Amino acid sequence: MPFSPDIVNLVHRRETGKSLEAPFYTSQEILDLDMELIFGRHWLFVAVEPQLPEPGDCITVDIGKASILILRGDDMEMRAFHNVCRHRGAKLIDEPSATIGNIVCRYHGWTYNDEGKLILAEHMGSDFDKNCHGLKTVHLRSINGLIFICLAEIPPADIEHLAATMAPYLAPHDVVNCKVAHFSELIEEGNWKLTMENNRECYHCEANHPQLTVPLSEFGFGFAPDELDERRADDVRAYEESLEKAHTAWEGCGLPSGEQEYLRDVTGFRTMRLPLKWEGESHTADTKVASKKLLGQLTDAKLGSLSFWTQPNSWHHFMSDHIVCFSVLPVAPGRTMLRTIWLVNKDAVEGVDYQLENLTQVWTLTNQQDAELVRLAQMGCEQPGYQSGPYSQFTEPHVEAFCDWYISRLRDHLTSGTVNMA
Ligand code: 3BY
Ligand code: FES
Ligand code: FE
Repeated sequence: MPFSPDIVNLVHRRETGKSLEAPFYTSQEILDLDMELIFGRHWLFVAVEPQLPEPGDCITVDIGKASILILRGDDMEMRAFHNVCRHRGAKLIDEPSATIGNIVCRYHGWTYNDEGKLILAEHMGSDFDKNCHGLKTVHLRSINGLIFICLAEIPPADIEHLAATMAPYLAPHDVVNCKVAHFSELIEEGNWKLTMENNRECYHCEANHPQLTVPLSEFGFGFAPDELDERRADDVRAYEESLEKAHTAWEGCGLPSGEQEYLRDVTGFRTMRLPLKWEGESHTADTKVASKKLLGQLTDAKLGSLSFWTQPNSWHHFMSDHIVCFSVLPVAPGRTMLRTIWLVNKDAVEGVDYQLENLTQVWTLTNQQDAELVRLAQMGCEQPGYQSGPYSQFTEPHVEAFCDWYISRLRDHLTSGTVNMA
């Protein structure tokens, strides 16, 4: 797709430390660029293995105009395909999830096996080569049960670094032995980058998330040096000490907890285990675990929250009793799909070991509040009075890291000559 010199100029003149210029949030042309260069060429978090636990289970995910089919085969391997028939292009699976044998196109019955090979195509004649008409594959990588896909022909190789770094952090939470307790789709009335930027800071939390009493204590302490009166300085010191103590204790029982920050890598990510405010156990209204059956082999309810953030489109919180995963997918310049998945131990019984309302309350509310903030931000970006504004280096460093990653990725691709210019 050709992109105009105006767009290239906007990408190249982005000022570090400031929010992006308005067209990045409002223009269809830039969304097209995002779909091609960001969503088309990077690893995207789209699902979790417990969404397709059995052979024949499949789900579909829309990445812009592409519908991707993820199927678990009889050999238990998961594979991803473009959800398009190789005959005359009908969409194959039109539901968000299904359980199937082979993949049968309902139009003329072309049938593909679980490896995407065309195994039946009637009336095509004896010289028709079925081998040349298999489904188009998409790269898929499960990282301890978190499913990432990449639409590029050659996906970024540094997913290996992410996988190796994250494995010891994620393993104790045993995603593959979880079940989906709840799944939600929320359309936010804003550009996908506003959703991501909002996620990368907690500057807004105190005023906007009254129920978010538990998580992410680190964000509460983004004071600038001249704001640190004695009381606040004492609080910060006490917090830092308690953090160090918690990390030592957790690492002692085999739970890696220290920060790993690679937000500017091609497959950028960050992780850290943090204690919860008020000695809390989980992201619930009363700060106690929502599910009595802890995850994997965990025995201690109070493990804080292991957070995992990825570029360009996800964040996750892993507690002792449940996991919440968020996947962001652009729909239009001013519309974004936020998919949220709540996971509990597969042996936990709803109504006995956990109450769904208690499990989902905090993040359902938080998502709604964040959606409202994103809506306001979008409305501002669309006004003539909008101008790029400064990020706080104390509370918004990861917003800058996101924008810097985004702009760097665009610049790399635009200068490597792999994109057509108008
Ligand atoms: O926790 C999150 O995922 C983001 C950052 C803090 C508030 N917000 C909902
Ligand atoms: Fe699928 Fe014809 S379009 S069989
Ligand atoms: Fe928020």
